[in-house]
Amino acid sequence: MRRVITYGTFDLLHYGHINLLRRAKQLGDYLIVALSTDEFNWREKQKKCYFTYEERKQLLEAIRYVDLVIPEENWEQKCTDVKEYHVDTFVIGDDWTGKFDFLKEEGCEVVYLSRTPEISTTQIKKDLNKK
Ligand code: C2G
Repeated sequence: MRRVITYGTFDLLHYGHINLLRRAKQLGDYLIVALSTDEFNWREKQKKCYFTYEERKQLLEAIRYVDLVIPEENWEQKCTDVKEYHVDTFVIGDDWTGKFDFLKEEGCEVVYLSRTPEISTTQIKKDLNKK
């Protein structure tokens, strides 16, 4: 069984996220999503999520492509996650191109997928504020 992992905040879940998750699942048989916790988001990405971790987890677990959701609590956990969950492929959007190539040293394939250009959580918030 080919195991794939991806990481992210996935706040205000939208079709750009779904496009990523669908293609990530196509790379294997089992997709793990490491979901950024509220604390990690604020401390490391200065992101204040609209939905809490538990609410974002519930949304992700309802997606047919997602098999398991685990917490992302720090930048460093990727190497241990790859080992602990026997991951074959790490995948993330190409806004991160090159940032996680070190995972290849763990024997993990690293794939950067194109982002869906016209949508983002930030843009959604801006558009809603205009109304
Ligand atoms: N994404 C996408 N298209 C968009 C928006 C997002 O393909 N229009 C992808 C991102 O590239 C990422 C995933 O959806 O692979 C989740 O996006 P975010 O929630 O913005 O994740 P991010 O804040 O980039 O967190 O350790 C890695 C980080 O946790 C990634």
